[in-house]
Amino acid sequence: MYTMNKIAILIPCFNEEKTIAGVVKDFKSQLPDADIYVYDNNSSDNTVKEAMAAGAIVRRESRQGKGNVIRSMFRQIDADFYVMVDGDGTYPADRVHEIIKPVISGEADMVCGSRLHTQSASNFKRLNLAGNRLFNFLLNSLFKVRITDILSGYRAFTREVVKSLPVLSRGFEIETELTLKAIERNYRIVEIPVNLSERPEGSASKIHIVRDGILIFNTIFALLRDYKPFTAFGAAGLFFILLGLVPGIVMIHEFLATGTLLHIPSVILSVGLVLSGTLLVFTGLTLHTIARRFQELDRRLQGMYDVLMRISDHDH
Ligand SMILES: Nc1nc2c(ncn2[C@@H]2O[C@H](COP(=O)(O)OP(=O)(O)OP(=O)(O)O)[C@@H](O)[C@H]2O)c(=O)[nH]1
Ligand SMILES: [Mg+2]
Repeated sequence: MYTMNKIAILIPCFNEEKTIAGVVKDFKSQLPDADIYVYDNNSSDNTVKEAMAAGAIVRRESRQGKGNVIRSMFRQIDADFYVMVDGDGTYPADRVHEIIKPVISGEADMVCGSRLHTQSASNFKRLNLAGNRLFNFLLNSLFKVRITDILSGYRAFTREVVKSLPVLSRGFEIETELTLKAIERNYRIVEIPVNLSERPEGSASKIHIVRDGILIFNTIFALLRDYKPFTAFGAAGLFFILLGLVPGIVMIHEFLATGTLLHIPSVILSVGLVLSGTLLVFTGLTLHTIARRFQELDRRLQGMYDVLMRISDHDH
């Protein structure tokens, strides 16, 4: 089955001279027929030389950032199935068969190697672990899904996902976006437990905890606004309305007791808050309807993609 289908291994790289050759060789020995692509992003070290010597197809991307690189890979590389993995040697190459199996057998559209699965024994830095847990919790509760590792960099995709999922991220928020957009488009996601190992001595992380943490946080909220507007605007609206009811109820009470409104500023505050809240709720409702219609359009496009694929399969 493996030989009939073209598999592409995608490795985004930025200054990974210490590890890249090992990663390329490991994947080559696991999947000898796969094409291994290393996209270098202005590395100032020997990443390109090392990757080429190890037998990878090396291309360069000038726009800095993991997201920019993944987007270029998705656009430029043709294959039936895709595996994406980091160049830092922290993900186990020997699990690639399990990672790719569900997409090849048609059980899944995207497979994520989960570093936080109950069956994984990952070697996380403490701060990274806390960040990952926080984002998983946030996403699972806001989007009502159950994913154990939204930020995993070890994934497999079908051609359909790679060619039709519209991703916009430029940096490390790419994984969040991939997970959420796949969920929103009803793609089937399967998680396979993997163990994350540590970067070797002397190889530097490209993640900036604060900067990239804020970026991922923003991405989650931007996607909530775009895909679940009623949840986002409705919750904010409800908060304003409840806040406005506090002085409101006191004022009504006062009016009933005395027959006059003694604290006009409080009345204005209450009315202002309740009106703003109502406005937010209605904004949410309007956007919800628009989002729904676009979802329908998306489904129809997916249907058309399926038909086109069938026609092109037929032609071959
Ligand atoms: N092409 C390209 N690759 C990048 C860039 N930033 C990071 N990467 C690659 O993306 C992968 C993940 O980056 P890492 O620094 O390992 O991030 P991480 O896995 O979240 O964190 P650590 O493993 O703890 O360092 C590695 O292969 C990096 O080389 C970039 O700007 N351009
Ligand atoms: Mg890493």
